[in-house]
Amino acid sequence: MKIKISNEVKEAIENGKAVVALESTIISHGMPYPKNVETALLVEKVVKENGAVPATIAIIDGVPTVGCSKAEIEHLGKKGLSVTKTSRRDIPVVVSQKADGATTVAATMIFASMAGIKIFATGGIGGVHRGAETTMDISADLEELARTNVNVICAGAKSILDLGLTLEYLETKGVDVIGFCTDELPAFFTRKSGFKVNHRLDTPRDIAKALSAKDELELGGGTLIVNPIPDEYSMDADYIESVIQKALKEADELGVKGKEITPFLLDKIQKITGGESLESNIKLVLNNAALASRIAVELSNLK
Ligand code: PSU
Ligand code: MN
Repeated sequence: MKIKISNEVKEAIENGKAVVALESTIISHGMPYPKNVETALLVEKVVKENGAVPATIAIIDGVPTVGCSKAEIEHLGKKGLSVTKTSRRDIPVVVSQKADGATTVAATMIFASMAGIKIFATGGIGGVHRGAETTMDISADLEELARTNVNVICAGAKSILDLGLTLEYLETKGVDVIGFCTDELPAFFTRKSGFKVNHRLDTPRDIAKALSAKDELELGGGTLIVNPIPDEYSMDADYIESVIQKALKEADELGVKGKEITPFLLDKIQKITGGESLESNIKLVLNNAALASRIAVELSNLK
């Protein structure tokens, strides 16, 4: 089984240059068209401006592709929810049926790792859902962080999740949560959550050094690096909490479950806030892409 790596990404990996992996579920299921495509292309531009090579990852016609073309990104964005949201468990059927798959954080980590990419930027990861004590809804993203050596830069997680339980799960699995210039876990739309990160580091170089130490000791697994949304784009905490409550209530009434719940909640939040949350979402993704690129550059300098 082969994965396809674009020439630009292959050349960068072979020469030890900085590369940043990017996911595709955020394109198909995380934002509406055409903002999703615009954002995906803008994210690639920000990665380049910060000295790294972007590698958007998806499954195209059954081929795991590391370094999607502009046309492929456009295709995934237009197809939207009709593309299969592909996490670890979905990969074999999507590939063997020669289908398209938008890769979640978990599946993107898998292909990034196969390609030899260590740094991955996104908006928010999946985690332990509120009410998981009865639903057992815990994202496969957490398990992937435990087993696959790819380091994920995100803005924390949306409080559609139980952030406290998400941190406990990561602790159990031996996944470090490093705050970039913060002691507190950011909650995606807001800079604060009330929960402490495990370590705080204030420079991309210090983060790169920690990731490099993990590799030298062959500890394996990923690290979660959390980067708060820039102050000027952050949302009012009480307002966003009330919106999330409303979205959760509607999901519960409609009986939305399983892999549909996260996309359902993301869409509801965007609709209720009239697009304000979408703008914040875009800004924080760009902010994460810039930080990830700086870490990737430092990591390539350390080698
Ligand atoms: N959270 C967001 N935006 C997203 C996702 C999560 O704020 O786009 C996507 C990511 O691709 C993530 C996936 O990996 O949802 C998690 O889905 P689940 O909760 O079903 O594991
Ligand atoms: Mn789930």
